[in-house]
Amino acid sequence: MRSISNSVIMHIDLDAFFVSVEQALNPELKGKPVVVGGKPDRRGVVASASYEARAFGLHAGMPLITARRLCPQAIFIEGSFTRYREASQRFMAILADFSPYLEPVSLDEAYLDVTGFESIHGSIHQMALAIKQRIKEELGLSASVGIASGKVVAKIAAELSKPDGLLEVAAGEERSFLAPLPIAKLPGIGKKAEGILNGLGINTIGQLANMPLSALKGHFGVFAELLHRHANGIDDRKIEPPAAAKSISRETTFAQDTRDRSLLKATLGYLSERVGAELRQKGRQAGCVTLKLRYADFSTITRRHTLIKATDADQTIFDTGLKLLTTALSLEKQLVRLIGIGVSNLTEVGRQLDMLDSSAQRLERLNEAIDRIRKKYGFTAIQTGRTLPLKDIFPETGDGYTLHTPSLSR
Ligand code: DCP
Ligand code: CA
Repeated sequence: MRSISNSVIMHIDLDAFFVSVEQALNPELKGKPVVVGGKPDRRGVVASASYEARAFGLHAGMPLITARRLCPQAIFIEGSFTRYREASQRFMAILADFSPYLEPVSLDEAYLDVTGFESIHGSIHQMALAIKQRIKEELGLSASVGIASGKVVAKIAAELSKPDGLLEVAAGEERSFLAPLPIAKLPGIGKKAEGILNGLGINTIGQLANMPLSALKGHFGVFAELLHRHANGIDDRKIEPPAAAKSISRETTFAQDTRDRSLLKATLGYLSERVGAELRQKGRQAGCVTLKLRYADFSTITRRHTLIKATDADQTIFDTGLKLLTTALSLEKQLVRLIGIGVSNLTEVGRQLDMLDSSAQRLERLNEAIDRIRKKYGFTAIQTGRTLPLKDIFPETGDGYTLHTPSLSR
């Protein structure tokens, strides 16, 4: 059976992702059995194992204690999610340079629709090589790529090609490519489904493909049809770019609960600027501002205000947040543990300036200038009056103040 689709789909998956990020940062770890997941004297499991460690039977999900028993010479490291998130963003940005039809699946895995892109790169194969090369040069990571007419075959091809692989399944070859593989390779077949199918004498994807659909329905219900199609190498699921964010927010927990007005105000100012910067970077305006407060007893409130006119100006976000804060503090006498500010009802910026309102224009120009300078010199290069009180309290990096929540290091 030939796939009816003429699409060309690429699946790209980074090899031993967490471990490889650590190896790129610390070349001494290269070529060695390395495990990210923590020290083996702690309870916990392997998150990622280098291919050298996998040779000893180590794999993700294995208890660290077992991993150490199987491979005592392995180097165990804690890892840092911030580093993986950053590597992931840079990985996705590289992919987006090649095709706008990008669907991130997880931190280190994505689909690209590359239908019709052959002419740009000579061939899709050349395009895949160029993607792999950029990932290696810019991130020091190796990626495996599968190319096929649909997602399911592309994903399995990438997995079979690991590590540092590239495997292309020609249109029309999907079914014969899948046929000899064990059913567990088919995404969606977990341990339970595998057990049921093995019980029926079905061990390979080819055997599954040959099963009458009616027989499958008895066991898998509504899921049967999709399973049957996938086993036959037919998959016309589209690439789905991620939905645009519906809201943007920043929050932080104070080192000590506080009612200090100037600290609350300055923190709110700083958070408002970070929210505003992201809004403008995304080319959006917000119609609603929400303040979040958590009090000493952990009770949490949110208060929202709908704006008359959508905005992306720090000052408007801050002013609105400050009014909400003032009202909230007048009604509640507890100390504040956490403060956050968010915006929602986001719309694309139409760049429609209100010609009558020169103060709105001035604010807009000011924010643009601030963003440009910060992009060049770091977030704290410009201190606006409203955040200055933070200067003595928090350590400063080029990229902003180090407050207490990871979301603020962005
Ligand atoms: N991960 C995790 N816990 C798991 C599985 C994965 O924390 N049980 C994290 C660590 C991995 C990352 O997700 O590095 C990506 O998962 P993959 O399944 O893609 O595994 P790797 O990238 O580590 O290896 P591979 O080369 O097989 O893709
Ligand atoms: Ca991976």
